[in-house]
Amino acid sequence: MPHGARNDAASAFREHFGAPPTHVARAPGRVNLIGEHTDYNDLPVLPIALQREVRIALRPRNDGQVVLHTTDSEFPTVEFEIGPGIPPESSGHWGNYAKAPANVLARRFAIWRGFDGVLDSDIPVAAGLSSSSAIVNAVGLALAHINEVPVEERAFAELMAEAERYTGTRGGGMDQAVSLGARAGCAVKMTFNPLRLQHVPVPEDWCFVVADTGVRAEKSGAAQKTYNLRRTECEDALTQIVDEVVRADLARTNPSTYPALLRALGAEQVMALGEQVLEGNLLRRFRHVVTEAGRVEEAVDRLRGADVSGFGVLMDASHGSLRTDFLMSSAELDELVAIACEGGAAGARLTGAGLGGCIVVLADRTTVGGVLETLVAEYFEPRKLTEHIDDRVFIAVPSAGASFGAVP
Ligand code: NG1
Repeated sequence: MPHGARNDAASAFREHFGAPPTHVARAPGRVNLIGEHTDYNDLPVLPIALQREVRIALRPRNDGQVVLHTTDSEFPTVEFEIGPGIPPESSGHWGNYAKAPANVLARRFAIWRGFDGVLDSDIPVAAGLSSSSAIVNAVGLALAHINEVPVEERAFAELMAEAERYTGTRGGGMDQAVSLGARAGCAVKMTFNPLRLQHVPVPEDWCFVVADTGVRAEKSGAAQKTYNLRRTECEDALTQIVDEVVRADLARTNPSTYPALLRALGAEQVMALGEQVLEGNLLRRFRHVVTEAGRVEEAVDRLRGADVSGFGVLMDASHGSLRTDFLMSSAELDELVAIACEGGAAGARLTGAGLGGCIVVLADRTTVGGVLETLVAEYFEPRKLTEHIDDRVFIAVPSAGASFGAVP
């Protein structure tokens, strides 16, 4: 909610409820460095948590109501009763991200206690930076703590991923997990089913720049449909490949997931099989997913080896694949990527689901100034998008995950 009238959550809480808050729940947004549309295929990703976050100043209630105001007039107050069948707001309404964790927690645990709260956020909205999962996590953490539900990190992250599907997006598990489990100074190599987090330090002189096209990537309506369609296409491609593996007796066991398939046959044979069995869109989606998984593994090696140009090459390849095979780029995203590279970046790519939102750019301390200047001069100034420019272009600081605590 960076463009509205922002206030501090704690002082807004006093104004709304006439008393100070007792607790604060906070959860950061994220920028995904590489590994796009792989999480829901159980393939790896490599995001960092951002210094930008959702904060909720709150006070537990003695009943099951949640009353949540925001500091941004664009996002109206939501109020609901905790339970396993909470009626959703209209599609795309921000309140569904607050209801989602209440709904899933009430299905799983005997929670009964709600809270009065004020939510404040400086994560750009509908920009592919997971402002939505940050809300899910912050509300989820608040409800879990005040109801004394056990919060084991990985199980909770999986639960929050399940929770967010309440909003109608068949999303993967990356956003909730990085927002909960990231460490300051590190990227997170994440694998799924079961969820595993490996923390990889980001070299001190690397700078990841986030730049927002200004085109909202709304996770409702058409964009949600396209996202869900991509997931179905990936599933259909996998089913056809697995059928062929079984028919031709290509593996000792029947690999029914992407990781199992890659383990059984290796990436080269998997791709060759794809070319033989699939065609059209399914082949393109399959090729993106399989090659992107390989790029994540390589990117982790480049990160560990502090090989900035090697990492950049992988980012460029990821963008190309998302543009031509996965069809999730846009004219604005392509333009921003080209400008970043012209400005001296080591690499750049769209980040998040795509079809609008942000790109992520890799530079180092010596090149980042030129990259930022070029982005502003060639993308933001000509479009008169210079108001709130610090929300539109900024350096991502690899930050720590969510927390819940008492107000001192
Ligand atoms: P965005 O739309 O950027 O928050 C979505 C999914 C992720 C992942 C990426 C694409 C949700 C909550 N998030 O992220 O799980 O699939 O797209 O890599 O659905």
